[in-house]
Amino acid sequence: NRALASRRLGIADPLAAAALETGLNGRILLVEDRPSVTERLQSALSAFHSVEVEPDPHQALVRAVEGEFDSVLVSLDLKGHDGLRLCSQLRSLERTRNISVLMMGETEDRARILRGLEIGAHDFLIRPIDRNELLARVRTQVRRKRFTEKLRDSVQSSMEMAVMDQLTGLHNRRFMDSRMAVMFDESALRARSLAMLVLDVDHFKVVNDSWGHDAGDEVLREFADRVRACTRGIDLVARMGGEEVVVVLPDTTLDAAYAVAERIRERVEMEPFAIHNNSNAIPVTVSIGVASRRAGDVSSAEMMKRADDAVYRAKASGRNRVIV
Ligand code: GH3
Ligand code: MG
Ligand code: MG
Ligand code: MG
Repeated sequence: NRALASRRLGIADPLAAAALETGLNGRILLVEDRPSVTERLQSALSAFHSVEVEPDPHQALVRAVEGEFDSVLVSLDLKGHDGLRLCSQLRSLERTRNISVLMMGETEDRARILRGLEIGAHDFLIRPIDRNELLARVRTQVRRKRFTEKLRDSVQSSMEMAVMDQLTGLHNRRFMDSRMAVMFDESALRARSLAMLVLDVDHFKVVNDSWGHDAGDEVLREFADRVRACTRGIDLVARMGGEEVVVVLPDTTLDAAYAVAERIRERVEMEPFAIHNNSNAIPVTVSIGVASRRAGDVSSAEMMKRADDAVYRAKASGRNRVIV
């Protein structure tokens, strides 16, 4: 098998050929302005990677920003000696920061290669460039780039998971707690209004008991969607647990917040919630308590307490209503 791969790939060492044939093909941008050199590099690389050539370093930067390259091979012998500058530009731009940068230079370029490594290039090749060494180093860089991306994606998604409620896609209580404190202090410092709503689905236990827990989950998701549809991007909407949602409304007076709450209440009541595998839609109502920041409030906890008390009164006085 190895011998076969070796013959097909035209690589003398069967082990090297086998190692190279594991499907790591990258997108390579080759920045080189001497056609003869370009041709040799391109023919070596293109067996495994898709290679684009760009002789002009500025154009190369533009293409790197716009494209999805894994690695940029930069010649240090470009006319005008702009190779090093391109290396540092690639490392400084958001879009190209993770692209691996491989320098190519002559033995006499040692000092500039060192400078390049300091700037953040990942590796280098000394001319004359050995074909197998070229392939091995490029492959390492493609693998590194892919690994970095995977790591970044998983860090990002675990950061999101930490602040989101998985069922509804709303923010979670932890995020709400820290974010509300910031919003509260901001509104106090800037002397802006701040309001909040506490929403609690009415008789939600009955939904679970009559239609099942899965239907209950669906109701919660639809409920979250309707609340979101009634709020702005700058509003904070979080599931505090169970069937309780809190909305924090910056730059919003008590009257305006009441209007938002009433809109939500109507939107929930207006149309029964359609549920999968269930011909009967489920009628749902919500009780909402409204409060706003007062001059004497020391923290968001006081405002929260008033909104909680209000929702309690909404429940006590018959549910499906907004109480300030
Ligand atoms: P009230 O009008 O007084 O608010 O009555 P309620 O039935 O809505 O209030 P209660 O707090 O007694 O019941 C809330 C129910 O919500 C009980 C709990 O099993 C259910 N629940 C909490 N979290 C979830 C969830 O994630 N999914 C589902 N399906 N049910 C949940
Ligand atoms: Mg509740
Ligand atoms: Mg309850
Ligand atoms: Mg409830």
